[in-house]
Amino acid sequence: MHGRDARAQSDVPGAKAPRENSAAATGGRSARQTHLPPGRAGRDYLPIVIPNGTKLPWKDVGGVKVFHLVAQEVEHEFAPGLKATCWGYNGQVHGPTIEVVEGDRVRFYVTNRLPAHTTVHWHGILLPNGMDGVGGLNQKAIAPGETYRYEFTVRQSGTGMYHSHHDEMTQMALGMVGMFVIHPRKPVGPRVDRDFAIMLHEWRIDPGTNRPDPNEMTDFNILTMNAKAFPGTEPLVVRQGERVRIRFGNLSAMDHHPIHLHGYQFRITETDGGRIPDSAQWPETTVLVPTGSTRTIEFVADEPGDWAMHCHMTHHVMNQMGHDLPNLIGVKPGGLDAKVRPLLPGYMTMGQTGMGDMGGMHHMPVPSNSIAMVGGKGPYDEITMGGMFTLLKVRARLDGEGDPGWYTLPPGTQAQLAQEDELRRDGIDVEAPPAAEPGGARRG
Ligand SMILES: [Cu+2]
Repeated sequence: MHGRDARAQSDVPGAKAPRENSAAATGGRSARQTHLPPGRAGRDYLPIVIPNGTKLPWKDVGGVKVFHLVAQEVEHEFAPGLKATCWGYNGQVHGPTIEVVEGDRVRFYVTNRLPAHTTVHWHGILLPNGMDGVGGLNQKAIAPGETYRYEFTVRQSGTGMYHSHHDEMTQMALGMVGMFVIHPRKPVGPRVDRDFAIMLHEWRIDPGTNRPDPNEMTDFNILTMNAKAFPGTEPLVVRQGERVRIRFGNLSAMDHHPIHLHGYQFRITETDGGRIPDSAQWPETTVLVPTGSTRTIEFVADEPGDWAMHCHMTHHVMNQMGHDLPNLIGVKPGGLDAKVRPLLPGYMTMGQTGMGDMGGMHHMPVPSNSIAMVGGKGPYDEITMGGMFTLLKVRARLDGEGDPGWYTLPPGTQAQLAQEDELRRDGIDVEAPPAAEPGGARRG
C-alpha cells in the first residue's frame, strides 16, 4: 500500500479508499461498497450560505448522491443596470455550488446545451484519473446535446471548485465555474456557526455590449464576488459572537485577489490542499486568493457593525473602468468646457479630483447596459466602491436571515465634523498644523 491510500483511509473513517486502478475506482461494483451513506444537512454538517448564489440539488439513488449539471447559455445580471449573455450551469452564473460530505459516493450527469463542446473538471478533488475531466486527455469532449456521467467517492474534506476544461480560456471567461464544498464526516477544528462560500471572478464587458469578451488578457473591467459586482453584492449576515468561516475560490483568468476584511483579524485555516494544522495557521487581515486556488478563513464575529470586505487591488473595486484615460488630477479646465460644447453638447471635463464623482448618485449618465464606475447607497453618503466589494453585517440580534439593514452606531462612536470648541480645547489650529518630525533621525 502506498502513502496516498493510507492517507485516504485515515481521512474517511470506515471508508476504504479505492486504489486508482481497482474496480472501485473505475466505478465497478465494489465501489458501491466502499463509500459511506449520503451525508445529510443538519445531521452531518451545517449547510453553507452562498450570498447571491445557489446550490445544486441531489437525490439519493441506492446510497449514491446523483446530480445533474446542465451547461448552457445564461442571461445574468451583474448589478442593477448591467446584464450579459454568459455561459453557466443550470440557469446560473456561476454554476450552483456543489455541497457534499467526505465519504459520499457522487454521480454527476453533465448535459451539454452549449453550441460548443465542453467537459467538467473537478478542481482540487481527489479522484480516479478518468474522472478528472480534461478534454482530450482523460475523456472525449462532451458534444452539444450529449450527456456524460462522472462518478467517484469523495475521500477528502475542504473546498474545491469545478469548471470547464475544454477551451478553458473562452468557457471560464464566460462564467463556467463553480464551488465544490466538502464537509468532513467527523468535525475538524472548532465548530462554526456560519459557513459562507464566495467565488471570485473577473470579466471584460464593454459598455453597451452584452457578452463578456474572452479574448481580454489584462484589462478586466467587471470584478465579481459570486458573479455580482457592488452594489449588486448581497451582504454576509451574522450574529455577534458567532464563529464564522468564509471560503473563497478564485478562477479568474489572470489575477489573484487579496481580500481584506475590515474590523477583524482572522486565521487562514484551509487551502484547497486541506486543513492547515493549528500550529501553522497565522493571523491576517487580508487573504491572498491566487487564481486556481481556494482559501478559507475563520474568526469570531465579536464586533458589531457593517464591515467592508473587498479586494484590495484598487482597480478591482471599480466597475467598467476604462484604463486608457488621461490623468486629469489637478487639471483646471478653465474655458475648455465652453469651447468643446458646440462640438460635443453636454461635454463636461471630469476626473480632476479623481473618480469619486463617477457614482450613480451624481447623475453621471452611463451608456445603456452599463453601470457607474463606483457607487452604492450607504446610510450616510454614497459608498465610492464597485466591483469586488461586499459587507459583513454583524448584529447582536437578528430577525430572520435577511439583510438587517444599516447598523445603528452607538452614540459617540462615529467620526464627526470637528467642532470649534473641540479644536480650541485640543490646541488644533487648522491654518497652522505642526511641522512633521523627521522619521529617521534620533530625537532629542
Ligand atoms: Cu482583486
